[in-house]
Amino acid sequence: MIERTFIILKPDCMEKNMAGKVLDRLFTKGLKPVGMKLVRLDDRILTEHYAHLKDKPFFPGILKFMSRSPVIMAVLEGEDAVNVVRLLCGPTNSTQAPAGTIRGDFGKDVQENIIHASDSKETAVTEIARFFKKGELC
Ligand code: IDP
Ligand code: MG
Repeated sequence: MIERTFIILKPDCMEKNMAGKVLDRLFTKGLKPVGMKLVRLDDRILTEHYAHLKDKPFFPGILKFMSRSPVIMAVLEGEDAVNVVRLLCGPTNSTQAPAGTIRGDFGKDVQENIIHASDSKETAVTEIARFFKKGELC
């Protein structure tokens, strides 16, 4: 089924100038961009986005990491897009992510792992609405 998912190319990805490489993998796989923008995330929206981690000891570190450089956010559309993009990204911890995945090839560790991708269709709907206005989607 054709569906939409949401990604963030994180500060580490932007600082290492790897955004082009990561987008190339996603586009080559057949995902189509329907929205894209460059933004610097602030603590308010990050606290909402990472609410499921707010009690973790590393939560303040995530806020600091995710706001230290501007990021590219995008909505991608394609067949089974949520699962396909999560598979291309690989597991959270870059050191355990297999070679051939975005995190396995470009990530540094469990925090600096290059990319965020929605983890379910429901999350994708919520995240797209959180970060994009309707008029920003083509
Ligand atoms: P996901 O990005 O693979 O969906 P989540 O568990 O939702 O993983 O965590 C969100 C983000 O929080 C991760 O991508 C990573 O940047 C950061 N994170 C997760 N676990 C840890 C940890 O144990 N230490 C530091 N940062 C973490
Ligand atoms: Mg997650």
